[in-house]
Amino acid sequence: KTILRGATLAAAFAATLTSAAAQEITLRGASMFDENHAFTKTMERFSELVQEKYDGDVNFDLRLNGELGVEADYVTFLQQGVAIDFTIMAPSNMATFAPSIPLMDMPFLFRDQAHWEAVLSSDVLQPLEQELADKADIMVIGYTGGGVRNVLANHPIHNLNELAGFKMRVMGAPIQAQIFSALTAAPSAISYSEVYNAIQTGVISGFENEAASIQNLKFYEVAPYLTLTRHAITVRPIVMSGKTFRNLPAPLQAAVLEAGKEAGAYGRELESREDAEKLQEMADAKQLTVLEFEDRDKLLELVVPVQDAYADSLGASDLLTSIRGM
Ligand code: MAV
Repeated sequence: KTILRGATLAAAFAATLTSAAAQEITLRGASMFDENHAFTKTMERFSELVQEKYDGDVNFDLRLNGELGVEADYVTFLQQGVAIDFTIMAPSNMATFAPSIPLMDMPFLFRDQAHWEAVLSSDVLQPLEQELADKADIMVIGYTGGGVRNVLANHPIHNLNELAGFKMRVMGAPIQAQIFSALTAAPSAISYSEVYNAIQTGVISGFENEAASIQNLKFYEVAPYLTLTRHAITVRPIVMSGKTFRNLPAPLQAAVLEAGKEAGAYGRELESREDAEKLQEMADAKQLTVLEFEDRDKLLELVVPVQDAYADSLGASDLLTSIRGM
């Protein structure tokens, strides 16, 4: 009897422990940057919003400064449902899992800021999100971004002639290399974590990036010439592992979805406002020499057929037409 009672008590105690543990939810996020970067601030805002909207207990564990690697690592983690629960990520770093997702951040997709904002606040990108959910089990819960990508080099580039043969790093999605090849540059897909060294050692002469990240990771130290090609306005989904999401209680799921949207809007306003300011700060500090690009209209002509062929190969020509028509 005593033994039985002991066993029952032990079982009850174990059950209490388990249910206490089950209520203790911690969501881990990852950023390649420090606390000053718009992505980090947006993930912090997301955490605050979830906590405001959810009655239960939820903790956040945000790992900064690339402690958990770069986006190419994060996408694998999210897909497998290990190490992290959410992050902010370039669509072009998710290409291995969902071939059409990079369409939403291909260069020259948006005419201007207003076009970009119109697309991101609509649901036109839904078919691309669906493919990511189906093939990678990764959910888009919001959209941030808003940085303008420009060419960054270890020597001045003013025009198309000088861009010819430019050995540059691009993100892993094939469409990125196709577009910069069409501009006659010599792109290669290199991990973001290798870019600084690759420029320093002369493996490449530069790459392309937006002000927030150039400043945060001090890329100007090795590539002090920025050419205003303005070839992309960034689209950066806030993403969560489907495996994480399905394990959350329904009210927390609802809070996550609302917070993702709101944090996205916060991040878009923040990064697009700070973009020009940060360029100016780097120019004023003589970290960067900012150069106009003479042939921007010609770039567009070279790129449109590449965009069309890519969309066609994905069966996404109608989607591309809809985006362009917004
Ligand atoms: C910038 O740091 C961000 O846009 C980030 O999302 C990208 O992954 C990165 O550039 C990159 O070029 O890989």
